Amino acid sequence: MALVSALTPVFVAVLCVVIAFIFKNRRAGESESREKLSPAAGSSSRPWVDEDLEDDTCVSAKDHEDDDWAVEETENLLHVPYTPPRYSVEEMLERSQQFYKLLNQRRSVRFISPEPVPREVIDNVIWAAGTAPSGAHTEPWTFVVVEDAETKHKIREIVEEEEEINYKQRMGDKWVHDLRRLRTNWVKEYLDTAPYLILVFKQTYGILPNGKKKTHYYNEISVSISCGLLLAALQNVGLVTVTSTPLNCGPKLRVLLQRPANEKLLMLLPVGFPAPDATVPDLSRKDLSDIMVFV
Ligand code: IYR
Repeated sequence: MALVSALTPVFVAVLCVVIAFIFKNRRAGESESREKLSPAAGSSSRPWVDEDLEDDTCVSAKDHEDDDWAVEETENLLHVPYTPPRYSVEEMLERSQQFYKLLNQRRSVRFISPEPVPREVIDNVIWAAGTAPSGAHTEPWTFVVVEDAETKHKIREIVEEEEEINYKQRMGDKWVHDLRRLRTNWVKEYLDTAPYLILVFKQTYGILPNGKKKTHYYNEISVSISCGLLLAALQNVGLVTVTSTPLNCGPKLRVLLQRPANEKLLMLLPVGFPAPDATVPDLSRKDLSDIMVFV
């Protein structure tokens, strides 16, 4: 008995240490998962991550049972025969070579001529972009085509103001150094000169006729694929662009263009013919053996 009472303070001390240890570990785990949920919260080490572009891809109706998300009725969708064109081996070889040749001529061009581009061509390249596959066929994209000179100039002012901060402060020395050879900077003359600016927004969710939210699965990758098709469609008609993702400009541009809150700017593409004196960096592409692994 005497031994037990002599050991009691020791037990209490050990117990306190164990409880303190468990508590500390739990706190550390919580803040780690908070950071996983919200990358922006821990973004101080990655200042170039655009907080507005935080990916809502995982947002599903299930996560939002308490608010105004809808669980949709599964409609009875008809499935129909599909018979796309079938080519001979020779034709396949020829077509694949020609298509590669066409796409291999694509370059990011920052010097764009003010020469007008037929509006119908723009309609057609957007039709092409809209053929991209999307999560559950939600087609979560909005392509805002800006032709109005005043709006283009306002876009330029917003982008240049933010990009100057990006280059001078947010991006960091390593990034600025890595970009030096591409001779990019925060002055974006093409935002005034290009006959069209196409601003591609991803819809992080949709709105159903009853006002409830509709889940847009994989919206970011879906819209990214549509951007790829858009680039190919532009190349196919001899137009040029540069894939610009102006960091931290999304919210201001969204408001300027009067787009709703569920839309986030993914990419800004100035579109037109190349300026007669346009130059591009003399880059080469990786060899097939460097990009393909055959198993
Ligand atoms: N968005 C900036 C910076 C930029 C970043 C990368 I990565 C590039 O390959 C090129 C530019 C700009 O458009 O200047």
